[in-house]
Amino acid sequence: MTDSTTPAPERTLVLVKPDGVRRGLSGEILRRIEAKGYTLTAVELKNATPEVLAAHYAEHEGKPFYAPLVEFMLSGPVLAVVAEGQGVIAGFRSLAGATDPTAALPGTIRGDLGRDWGLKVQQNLVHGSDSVESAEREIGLWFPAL
Ligand code: IDP
Repeated sequence: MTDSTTPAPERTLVLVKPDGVRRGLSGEILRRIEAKGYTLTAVELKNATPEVLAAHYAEHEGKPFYAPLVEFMLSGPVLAVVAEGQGVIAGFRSLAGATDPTAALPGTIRGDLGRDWGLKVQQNLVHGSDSVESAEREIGLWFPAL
């Protein structure tokens, strides 16, 4: 139970991107989140829509990789996940590793499981929110009922 003296638990939005779902890595990625000690509070396979992606990636509109990124995110289902736990926003980004899978360190999701496919967009398996504000905004976009 929460009251005015109990801070809401930190939560983040994770997406297993279409490359991760296609390659059968959803279970491995969820396993790593749980093994770190975070709680999965929502997990749903979804088809992204152009509207949700336009809002989700608004900060990247106009960049050269924006259109290929949206096209890639529409290329198959994504697994949308809400994970909860102290420090989960930064913690999941550590688990995910650097944006470029070639540069991502071994031990991270992108470093262990991703590589550079020589495409216009980095197919880097996962998304994780980068701040409390982004997390709450993105959870609202992907899970309007939460
Ligand atoms: P992040 O996912 O590591 O937070 P962002 O900079 O928020 O990285 O970029 C969002 C997504 O856009 C990345 O995960 C990646 O799929 C793609 N992306 C970012 N920068 C580039 C780039 O320079 N070339 C191609 N794709 C990119």
